[in-house]
This record gives sequence, C-alpha cells and structure tokens, in this order.
Amino acid sequence: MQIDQPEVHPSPQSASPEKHLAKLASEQKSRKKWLLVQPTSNTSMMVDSGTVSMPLNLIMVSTLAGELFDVTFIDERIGEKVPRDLSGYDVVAITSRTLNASRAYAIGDAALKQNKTVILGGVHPTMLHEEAREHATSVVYGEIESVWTDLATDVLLGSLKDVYKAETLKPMGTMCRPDFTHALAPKSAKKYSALIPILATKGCPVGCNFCTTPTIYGKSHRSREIELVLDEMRYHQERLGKKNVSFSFMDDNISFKPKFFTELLEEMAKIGVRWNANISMNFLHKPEIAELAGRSGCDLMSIGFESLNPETLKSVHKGSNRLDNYGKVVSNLHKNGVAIQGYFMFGFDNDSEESFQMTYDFIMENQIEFPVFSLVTPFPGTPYFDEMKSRLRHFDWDKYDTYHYMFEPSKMSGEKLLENFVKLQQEVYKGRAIMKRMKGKPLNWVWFVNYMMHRFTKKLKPEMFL
Ligand code: B12
Ligand code: SF4
Repeated sequence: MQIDQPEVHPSPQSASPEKHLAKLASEQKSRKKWLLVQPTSNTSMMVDSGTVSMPLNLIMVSTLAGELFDVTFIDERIGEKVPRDLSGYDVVAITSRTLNASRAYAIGDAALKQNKTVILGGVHPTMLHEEAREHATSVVYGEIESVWTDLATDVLLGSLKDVYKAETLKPMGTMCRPDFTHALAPKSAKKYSALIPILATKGCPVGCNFCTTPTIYGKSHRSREIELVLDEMRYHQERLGKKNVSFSFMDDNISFKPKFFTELLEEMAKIGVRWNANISMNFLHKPEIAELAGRSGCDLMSIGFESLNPETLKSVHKGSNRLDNYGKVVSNLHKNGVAIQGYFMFGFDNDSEESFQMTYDFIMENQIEFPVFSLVTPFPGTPYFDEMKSRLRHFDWDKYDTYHYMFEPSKMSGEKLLENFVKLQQEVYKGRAIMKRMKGKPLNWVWFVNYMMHRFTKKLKPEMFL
C-alpha cells in the first residue's frame, strides 16, 4: 500500500491549513465525540498489572482532540471498560503497541461494525500500517502532533486517508503542553502511578537494531526549549501545591546531547523536583554527570545494560555501551544517591549459560537495586525483526511483551535458555540476595519493588515463557 502524503485541502485562497481547520471546527453544529482508548494486553507478566504509568501517548492525542472535539478517555489497564454500544461516539481513536495490538484491533473491528470512524496510532500500527489499516479507517504513522491539522480537517470533512504520515517532523517547541484533564477524570485514575510523565526530547540516533525508535524517527533528536520543560514542571508544582513533585521522563534517550542534558539538569536543580528517566550510558561514567543527576533530584535511572557480552553488544549496534564503563557508571550514581533500574536481555545468539552467571555476578557485586530481565524480542519494523523473521517461533502479538521465548539461540537450547532465565531472576530476588544488593540503601519504594519481585519470581516456571 502506498502511504498517502498529507495534502493541503482546498480552503479559502489565502488561509493556512491551521486557519482552515479552525474555521471548519467553528462550523461544527455540535462538537464531534471522540472515544480514546488505551487497550490492555493479555500478558501474564507484570507489565499491565499493579500501578501503571499515565499514558502520555494518548494524553497527547486527548490534548489536541480536546481543543476541537468532546473527548472521553478510557484506559483499560486501570479497569475501565469500552462500552459495547458505541452510538454515543463519532470517532474511536486507539493507541497500540505490539503487546496489545490484538486487543486494539478487536476494539477497532467492533467500532467499524458500528460505522464509526476508527483511528489507530502508536508504535505497532506505525510499524505495520497495512495490517492495522484492516482494523481502522485510518492509521497514523508516528507522532500525532505532526499530522494533526490534516487528520482533524479530514475528520471534519468526513474524508479520511488510509495513512497519515508527516513529511517533516514538527519542532518540539511548537507542541502543546500535555493536558491531563481527560486522563484524570475517571475515579479509577487514582490507580495511576503518582509519577508525572514528561518529555524533554524525542528520538535517539544510537541505532540499536532491536529498537523501533530509529525506524520511526530516523537519526533525528529533537528537544524542547529548557524553559518550556521547566514551565511544565512549575505548573505541576503549583497544581499539586508542593515542590518535590516526581517526574518520569518518557524520552527515548534524554542524555543523547550532553550539553542540553546538563543544562536542563542544572535548571532542574534550582526548582527542587524529583525525577527518573530512561538513559543510555554514553557519558554517565563521568563523575560530574552523576553528581549533577543526584543534585538535580534524580531518584532512579533506568539503564539498558542489555548484556555483559561484548559480542552481543556489538551485534545489536549498542555503541553507547562500553563494558569497561559499566562498573564506573554504577558506582558514580550510587555515590550520589541515585538508584539503578538495570535492564538485561537474554536469548541472543552469542549468549551461553555463562552469560547468566556473569550477569548475576555483575548485579550482586554492583548492588543494582532493581534488575529487570527480558527475553530478546524482535519487534516488527526493526532491522532485527527482518534479520530474525525466518527463525521466529510465532507471530502472536500477545506474546511480544519481551517475556516470551522467540527463537532458539545458536549456542544454547531453548530449554536451557528458559531454565537459566528463571533461575537468574529467582536468585537475584531471593531474600538474602535482596539484603545484599540493598544493604545501606534508604528505606523507600525500591525495597517494596524488591519485595513484590521476590513474591513474583518465586512462582516463575520456564513453561510460563513459552
Ligand atoms: C517511556 C517508555 C516506557 C515506560 C512508560 C510506558 C507508558 N506507560 O507509556 C515504561 C518503562 C513503563 C515502559 C514499559 C514498556 N515498554 Co516501553 N517505552 C517507552 C518509550 C521510551 C517512550 C514511550 C513514550 O511515552 N513516548 C512519548 C509519547 C508522547 O510518544 P509515543 O508513545 O511515541 O506516542 C506518540 C505516537 O506514537 C502517536 N500515537 C500514540 N498513540 C496514538 C494513538 C492515536 C489514536 C494516534 C492518532 C496517535 C498516537 O502520537 C503520540 C504523541 O506524539 C518507548 C519508545 C518510543 N519512542 O515509543 C518504549 C517502547 C514503547 N516500549 C517498549 C516496550 C517493549 C515496553 C515493555 C513491553 C517493556 C517491558 N517488558 O516491560 C513495557 C510495556 C508497557 C505497556 N503496557 O505498554 C517498546 C514497544 C515495542 C512495540 N513494538 O510494541 C518501545 C517502542 C521501545 C522499543 N523497544 O522499541 N515503556
Ligand atoms: S539507545 Fe535506547 S532508544 Fe536509542 S536506539 Fe538504542 S534502545 Fe533505542
């Protein structure tokens, strides 16, 4: 299928597309009704259970849609239900990643049957827009902000294209500040984590071959003006009546541009917020960066160590990870009171049974507070998926949650992989191992996470990952 490029609609001669949209919107007899849905997944693992984070992706959709249309926001992960009868809505807009794509498609199909306009967006529909289009009227490729004027205009004109893909990405400074009103309206919103999602940058040019970000946003790395990020933080401080509000950066790689990152942190240090972020290790081995992170209120950094095997790091093009820096990164952050959520992946061709022991030793020696283990999952649309497609055991999207066995690695049988995968998790979350890793750490929610993981990992069995 050809991807339609956004076209400029016939409009009053001199009117810009934005003015044309404003005019059409003001001519609506009554505001169209949009139902926005965050579907849940069928995964049995701890992905959509417990406290979930506020979905910034759908919040950005509701921020834009809410300006022109009436919006109802449903997040199935916090127990809200999509009504069977959709007669109260004109448009059903659904966000989807791979692990919840089958549920997103079921909602899309049900809405199409009731003659609703269905819009699918998010990582999975972006990567597989032809597949997604079978369950929707239109698919949005990538971020909504860059196609919104065309999409909203077409909704108002009642003539939608198959796919909306921006020719150019908008500068982040022109994007609206997220409006949480719709997401926080239902009573069940109290089930969301208290961390406020925020974005300072988008994109990541590192180019790991298993990641969708370089495919969607290419080599671009955009950032907001620092003052806009601080403004948003101050807004939440005022709204909540306290200084130490905790923010969770949703950026792909917030530290990619060191100058921007350090300037942002220097300013954040002045306003007294707390924060955590996903981060790549590119310059975290420098003591002054760790000092600045601690001083600016960082509680936790989520770091993709991915593997202790240099061959594996090379094979996935994770150029930002240098094994000889791993220990330095951890000790620098710890010295400054920053806890570490360390991500480790298994199942690569270069992995052997030894890889598990090496990872265990690294975690224990370095007292990683919150280790997270996953099985390598080639996601559709990534170079890794193309490379591995013929070896994949299934294309059941429900199992693309990074906790399912995807292919047999070349140096180990599938049974050995899963056996060791379960054993490692149980070992690092044993009572004694927790005490050793957490020795001297402040009594806070990280202890609680360890306790939950202790209970969860005890029940794990290799067959649960099949
Ligand atoms: C921060 C983050 C997290 C956070 C927060 C997740 C959350 N609640 O949103 C945490 C750490 C909790 C997390 C968990 C997981 N994550 Co994550 N995460 C990300 C990351 C880095 C940023 C997501 C984000 O919020 N970006 C900011 C928002 C504003 O941008 P956006 O999501 O791209 O949304 C825009 C567009 O997609 C579009 N859009 C989105 N939805 C819709 C809907 C409509 C109708 C329209 C029109 C447009 C539209 O407009 C949005 C606004 O610009 C992405 C990478 C990425 N760039 O997507 C990975 C990513 C989404 N995660 C990924 C994975 C695998 C996971 C986990 C399965 C990991 C795990 N095993 O636990 C879980 C799954 C959680 C879940 N239930 O979905 C994968 C998903 C791959 C895939 N094909 O599905 C990604 C893409 C990273 C990768 N490997 O490539 N994640
Ligand atoms: S460093 Fe992280 S965000 Fe960047 S390409 Fe690699 S996995 Fe994706």
